[in-house]
Amino acid sequence: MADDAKTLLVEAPRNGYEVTHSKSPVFYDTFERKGDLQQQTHYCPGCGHGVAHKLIAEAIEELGLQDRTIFVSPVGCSVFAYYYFDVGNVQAAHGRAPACATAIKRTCPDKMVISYQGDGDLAAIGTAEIVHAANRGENVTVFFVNNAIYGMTGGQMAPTTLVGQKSTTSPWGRRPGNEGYPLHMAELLSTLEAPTYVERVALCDNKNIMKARRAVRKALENQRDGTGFSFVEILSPCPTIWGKEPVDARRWVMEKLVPVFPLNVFRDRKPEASESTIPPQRTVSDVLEISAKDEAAFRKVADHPHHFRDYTIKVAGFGGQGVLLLGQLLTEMGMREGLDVSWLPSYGPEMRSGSAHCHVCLSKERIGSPLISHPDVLIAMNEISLRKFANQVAPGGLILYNRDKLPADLVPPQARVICIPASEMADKLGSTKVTNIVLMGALLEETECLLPETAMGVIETKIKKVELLDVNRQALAAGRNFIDNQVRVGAVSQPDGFAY
Ligand SMILES: Cc1ncc(C[n+]2csc(CCOP(=O)(O)OP(=O)(O)O)c2C)c(N)n1
Ligand code: SF4
Repeated sequence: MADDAKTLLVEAPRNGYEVTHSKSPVFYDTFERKGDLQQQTHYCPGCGHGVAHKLIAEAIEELGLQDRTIFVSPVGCSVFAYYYFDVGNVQAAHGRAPACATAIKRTCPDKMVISYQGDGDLAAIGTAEIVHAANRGENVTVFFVNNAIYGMTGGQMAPTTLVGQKSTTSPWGRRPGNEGYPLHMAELLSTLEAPTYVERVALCDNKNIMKARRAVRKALENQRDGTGFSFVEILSPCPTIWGKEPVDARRWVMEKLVPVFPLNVFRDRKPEASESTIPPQRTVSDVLEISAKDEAAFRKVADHPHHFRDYTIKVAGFGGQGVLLLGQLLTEMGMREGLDVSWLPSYGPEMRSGSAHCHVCLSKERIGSPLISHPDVLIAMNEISLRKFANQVAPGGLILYNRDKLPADLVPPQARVICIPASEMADKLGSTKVTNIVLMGALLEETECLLPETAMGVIETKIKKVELLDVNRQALAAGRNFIDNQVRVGAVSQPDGFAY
């Protein structure tokens, strides 16, 4: 039905009319969100968003970029842009579109990334994001629809509201003494070094819409050619909130907005070559400050096939228990064994004795995110952490709990649990501080995720005092022996597979 309608429009002109303009194929055939009116957008009659959408869709089509475009929708009246554009779509939280666009472009540099925002979104809650994206010269295209008001939420004052303009939050008209002056985003961004292209256009008459068309196209061409950050501010009618007929609203753009926001190309320059955002590659020995010879030796020792593609570990406990340090040690071991690694700490202001945890990823591939939702292993160094994180462990995963038994009232988690009194064992060795190393030994012995030899190599580079080194060596061995003697032998294993 929808296809037929489209074909009719394009191929079968009726009543002597020739079709010169039809819906761009960059739009979906039907807009599913609308139950009954699936050929229409949700925008009010005369709204500038609809025109801006058309200009963008047509430019994408003409440049042949549909298959590699990702559109970042904002919050505001254009929040549903993803119902219209038949491209990759992401919807960002209020104000964050340029930050999302940055992340998408950096992870998928061959994609065309469009960030689209209104003035409340971009110039109020999102001021920081747009300024920094522009200042970094991100190779993305930003379309900024300035209608001088918050449209979606019913007409609150925006940073671009004119002096004297009434809004629900400036009922007497904007007064600079109280609400400040309108923000000129195009001018503001063009004071920065990095942007390639900054232009302000207006959707006020056909001539200016054609100018806007060229600006939209140019901003996309810039990104396609890798020249850097492009920003097009589009002065746009909002007949509904302004309380005007569509034609009058267009006239108001020309008569009231343009004098305050002059139309201009504020920046148009092509940098020689856009600098790469890929960080300089450093060798493992350089990062870890170990000699290349040592590194080669570790790699040789570690030249065993890791049994995983990704392995994720969460270490949790009190600050001061060596929670974060254990994570760092595991991460460094992973590096020495030639893996990609990440370490993400999380702790409150009361790091000493407050709760702390960290996420460790070991991977044979680049790591997408250092955040772990469902770790393969949880090392719970206290009861609070066990209760808090036990149910997050991935099915078939493992919990190492720093006590000799689980709390009686704990619902057994869906993971194998090994209770190991690591703190007591460390005490017996002469230092509670090596509790984390006892647990590390148990982890390595039980999971074989990394080699004990690598662990000792890392510990030796960290600890210079001979006595301390010795305690650490004993702690590592104690953790490993516990697994071998107490768990593997089965002395404390429960029939249901849980080891207490
Ligand atoms: C974090 C957050 N704060 C506030 C809101 C409420 N909100 C939704 S749209 C909007 C204003 C949008 O105005 P603008 O960006 O100018 O877009 P327009 O609707 O005019 O196109 C606000 C404040 C929200 N959704 N999220
Ligand atoms: S309220 Fe204004 S900005 Fe929102 S859809 Fe209607 S005319 Fe467009």
